[in-house]
Amino acid sequence: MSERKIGVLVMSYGTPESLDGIEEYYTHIRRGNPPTPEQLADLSGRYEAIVGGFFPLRENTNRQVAGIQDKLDTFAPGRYMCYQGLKHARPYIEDGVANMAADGVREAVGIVLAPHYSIMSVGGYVERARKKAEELGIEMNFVESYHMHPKLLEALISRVKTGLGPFDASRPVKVLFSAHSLPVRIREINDPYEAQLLETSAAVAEGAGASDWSFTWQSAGRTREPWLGPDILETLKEVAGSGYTQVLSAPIGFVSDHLEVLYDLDIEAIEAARQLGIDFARIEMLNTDPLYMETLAETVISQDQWQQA
Ligand code: FEC
Repeated sequence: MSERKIGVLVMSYGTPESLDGIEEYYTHIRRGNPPTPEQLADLSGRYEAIVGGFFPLRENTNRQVAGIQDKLDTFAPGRYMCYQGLKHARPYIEDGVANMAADGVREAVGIVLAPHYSIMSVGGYVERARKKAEELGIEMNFVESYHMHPKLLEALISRVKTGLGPFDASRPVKVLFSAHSLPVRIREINDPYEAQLLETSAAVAEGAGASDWSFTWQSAGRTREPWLGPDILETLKEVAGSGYTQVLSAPIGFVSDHLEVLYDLDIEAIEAARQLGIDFARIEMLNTDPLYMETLAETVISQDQWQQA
């Protein structure tokens, strides 16, 4: 085995560092177009509503990167060095690649803290990392998705089973799997995102013995173009209309506690459910679940083509 370490670029969405940083962050998400004062106030209000403006995604991403490093050190001591690269906040994806180059890394694997591939999500991360890596002479392989990794499924199945436990067994529970919506135009390019999400949902439902489930979207962007639906707020109305009074939310498209879960589900969807007379609970997020950390470490190692070098 060569002395040189294999770099591991762990990529995640990124979150502002403080309430003052929300405008810069939002401008970056909007590809350099600053939000209007109303849009900024709306987003700031959502961050303020989750634990008084605390930004849990940063801490969770830091812990996840440390967790992957730990597993990699266990599986292959001394071979891998993890770097963080964020899509919309510092250290940006390009900073992560530059940090690898500064440490003399010449070969690296890139992985995103999101299990399902879309050209508009993971594809965007990969494109930016690849461009910077080419510029700096780093050879990189990328993990595109790991949505059916047995350990990921095992972690999610156990969460759904635990989540179903406290419900009243005499009334049916609808399990609602969900993920971040994307513009409807992804359907025109045969994007695998929807099929992969349905595949994960079906496998988790089967493993948990939850036959009464559906998939729904959440957190659609506030733009004029149509986004994939139905949104969870609509789905809750349909579910209530069909007579359900118990819902377990399983946001399998996300892996951390962050705004889209802590606000869109834990505040907005819970309130909508309450008005509809539905008892609403959510599965715990994966965060640093050891099975998730092993999923990531094993998937990284499977993309390490330099193992025999
Ligand atoms: O906790 C936090 O601070 C960050 C939470 C957060 C996560 C996240 C994940 C995904 N997004 C995806 C797609 C889009 C597209 C747009 C878009 C816009 C936003 C805005 C905020 C935001 N996203 Fe996000 N996303 C998170 C937060 N997202 C805030 C801007 C305001 C708003 O619309 O609510 C539209 C961009 C545009 O204007 O063109 C598209 C996808 C994921 C899941 C995969 C991943 O993590 O990368 C897909 C976490």
